[in-house]
Amino acid sequence: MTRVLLTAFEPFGGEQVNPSQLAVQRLAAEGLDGVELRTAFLPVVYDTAGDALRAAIAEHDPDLVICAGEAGGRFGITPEKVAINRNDTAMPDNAGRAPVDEPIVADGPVGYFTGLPVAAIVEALRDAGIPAEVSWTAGAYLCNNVFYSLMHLIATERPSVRGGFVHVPYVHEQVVRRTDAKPSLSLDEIVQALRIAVSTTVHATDDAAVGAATA
Ligand code: PCA
Repeated sequence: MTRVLLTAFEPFGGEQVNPSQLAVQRLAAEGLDGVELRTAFLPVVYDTAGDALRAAIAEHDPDLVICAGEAGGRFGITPEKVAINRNDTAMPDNAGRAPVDEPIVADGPVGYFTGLPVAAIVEALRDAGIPAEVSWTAGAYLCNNVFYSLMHLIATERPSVRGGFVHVPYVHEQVVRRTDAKPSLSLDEIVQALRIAVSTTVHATDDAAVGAATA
């Protein structure tokens, strides 16, 4: 059975919850059909998040790693296409650090493409009635940092592992008291989206075949 490591982040940016954390906690409790599910929760801290991911991969020895995080303000689920070798933020991380134009891995490649079939995932999400779009930037905050760290680890040490990153929007409870309009999904939808991301990845082998159809 495919062993899947799903990761999520702690809350950040003044939020009380992180929808990725709520969804992965729910999946950890409910399980995922047809796969052996492991989970890990990562700090929103540049200096430790990559090491926490590495430790979780060493502990669980997964075949597939999908890291999830919050992208507040996006309207749907956004599987990420590419990770870049940069930390850059105006908003300090949860340890108070705000690096600018800093490499994640000195002398590492500029970027990595995801190992996930992102177009097929988007198509499957839309078929299930969940808004989704391929994203071409995971930003340069902690989600990109963990995504790049994952892809670099796979490229340099664990070539048999598939991996990638999926951003999720706000969950309803984060926006009900806001007066500025921000899109959100229900927790059930976000949980279902991660189920679909895993099952599509486990069953799809060729993303190119569906890429053009969703462009
Ligand atoms: N989202 C942030 C970091 C943690 C999270 O859940 C991001 O998009 O970088």
